[in-house]
Amino acid sequence: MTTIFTESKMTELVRLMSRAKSIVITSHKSPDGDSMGCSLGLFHFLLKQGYPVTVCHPDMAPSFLHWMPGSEHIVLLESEPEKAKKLLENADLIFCLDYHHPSRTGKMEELLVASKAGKIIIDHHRDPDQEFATLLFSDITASSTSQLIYDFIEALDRLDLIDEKSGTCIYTGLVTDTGSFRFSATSARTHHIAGDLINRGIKTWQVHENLFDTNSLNKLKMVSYALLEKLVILPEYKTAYIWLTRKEEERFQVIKGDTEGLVNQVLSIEGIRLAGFFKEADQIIKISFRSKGEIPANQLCKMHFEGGGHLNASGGKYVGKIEDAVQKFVTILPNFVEENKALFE
Ligand SMILES: [Mn+2]
Repeated sequence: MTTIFTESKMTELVRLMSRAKSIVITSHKSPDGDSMGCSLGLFHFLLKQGYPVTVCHPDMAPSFLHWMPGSEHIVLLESEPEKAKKLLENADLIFCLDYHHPSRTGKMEELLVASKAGKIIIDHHRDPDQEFATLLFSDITASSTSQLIYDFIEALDRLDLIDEKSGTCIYTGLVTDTGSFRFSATSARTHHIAGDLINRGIKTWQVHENLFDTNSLNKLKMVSYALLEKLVILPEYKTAYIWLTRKEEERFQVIKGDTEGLVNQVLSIEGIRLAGFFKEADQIIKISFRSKGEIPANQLCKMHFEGGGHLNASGGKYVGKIEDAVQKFVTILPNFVEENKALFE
């Protein structure tokens, strides 16, 4: 197996880790299962060996991830700005996990850039920021950054230290970033790691229950409403989408994370190859796309909605009214489908 964790880089990293008096693990804003999984997986692994390590995230994860072991120890820049600032200022080593560029951390960016600490990027997004990283470990074929944390531990020859806590976190990242082992980035390696984690005692059924069987009634009602009243299907383009206003979200008392899986449900419709979701956020319209096969959902965001992401899962934004964001999408769609004609067959 070829690895991004080459001997020379690992020697350098081990040297930096052993000298560090304060190690801080960071990840992108709007945490997801993978950013939480890789952060906390690495956190437990380092803590077990006595490293002085803290996790510091820009903002809070959605509530369906709060059960993750160690989640309560994460310092949030959003709610504890002074504490977070001090941590980043005084850190000797900062792990930058699951993001390719410091701008993905929102308000944390300036603190990261100003920090004199060594910065270790471990990530699976395209075009990582070479200049920002002291050491860069980038593998865009990896299913998740959590998978890369497992690779990192293996490169250190310390898989024996993976326990229920770190293993559960890593497994959570694998499950969430692969859509439960469905997306095309799911490899034999991904399944191998999942199998090895099971051998090490993690309870996979509990992870799935925690992730998927804890819906609030309000959330289910919102999903029902969205599918019944707001779903638009464009059969000629094998595309479907939903858009929700803030008023509609308020009607169902939607909380952070509730609308997360909606776009995947839209994509699950038979014959649909591309799915979109639009919602009103602070000042902007947040947009997500999901696609089947090789349809480049990331290109769609990159070219038209100031975003990017993965081939099958991307995000972007639009400044203006939600109706105009939807209209823009409907206008550019025929061309996008034409350009990727074979992939829509
Ligand atoms: Mn990820």
